[in-house]
Amino acid sequence: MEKQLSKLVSKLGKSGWLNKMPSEKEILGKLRDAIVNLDIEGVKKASEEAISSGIPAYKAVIEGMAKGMEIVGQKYENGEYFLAELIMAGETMKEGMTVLEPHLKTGDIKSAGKVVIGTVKGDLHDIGKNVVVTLLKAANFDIVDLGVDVSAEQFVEAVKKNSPDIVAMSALLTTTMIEMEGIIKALQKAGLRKKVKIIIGGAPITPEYAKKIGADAAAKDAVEGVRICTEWMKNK
Ligand code: B1M
Repeated sequence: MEKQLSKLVSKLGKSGWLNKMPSEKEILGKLRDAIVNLDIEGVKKASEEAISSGIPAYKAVIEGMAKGMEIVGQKYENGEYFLAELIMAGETMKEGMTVLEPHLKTGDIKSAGKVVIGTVKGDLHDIGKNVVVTLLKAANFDIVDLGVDVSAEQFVEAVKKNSPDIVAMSALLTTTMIEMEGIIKALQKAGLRKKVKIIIGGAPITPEYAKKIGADAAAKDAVEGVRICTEWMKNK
């Protein structure tokens, strides 16, 4: 059996068939480029290719599509892309997510903990937050997703109502990240701060900023966010 298998692999190698198979790097590049080119069909195809090639769905999201989003952002800054392209890029990424999201799920094992999450007031960016939600669900967390444009009062109410273990906040704008400090202060004022761990994330967020405003951690991407939340629950 082993001999037959190695014969087959050698035959395929000689025929050049194996060399024609795109590598992980190439597929992730296709995903990135499809986002940059606002190519909905291309992103769906590359997402399917990623899954059939055994690339983990989270990698396709973070090292493929999200890299494309970074380039879209740069093009917007350079004046090469405008708001219409930002909107299209968001829609393109959502299409990719419809293919990849089912592969991020693991089934319903015992909950790892409860997280209240939202994008802060004034901020409508939800793609990154939704990736975090999907990965947290895949890691068996119970999620209370407050959506976008969430005020300090709404965070406080949600913590009172749901008694979560963790509060997670997302902000993509330098003008809205400052809302996070107000939310932490509001939780303090309501006597809830010590009952929850607080994690923040989003493009402008740094660990230094988290420390400055009294959050417990900052996550550079969704994978790191889930890793930190899982660690916290282990040590609880
Ligand atoms: Co906007 N936008 N946008 N935008 N947009 C940025 C953020 C920007 C950096 C583009 C640029 O100029 N380079 C810029 C902000 C500049 C700044 O503040 N310094 C910007 C701007 C200016 C604006 C508007 C003001 C434009 C205008 O109207 N003139 C406007 C603001 C609207 C508002 O919110 N009030 C606006 C609007 C929009 C759209 C609606 C068109 C669209 C969003 C669609 C949507 O979300 N439904 C959009 C988009 C698509 C972008 C870019 C291009 C991509 C964002 C994205 O989805 N990235 C963005 C450029 C960029 O980020 N480089 C840009 C992919 C996503 C997977 O990554 O969201 O970073 P990200 O999430 C990551 C991590 O950050 C982390 O994990 C995620 C996954 O790994 N993370 C967490 C995020 N939250 C977390 C929470 C956690 C843990 C990790 O807790 C546990």
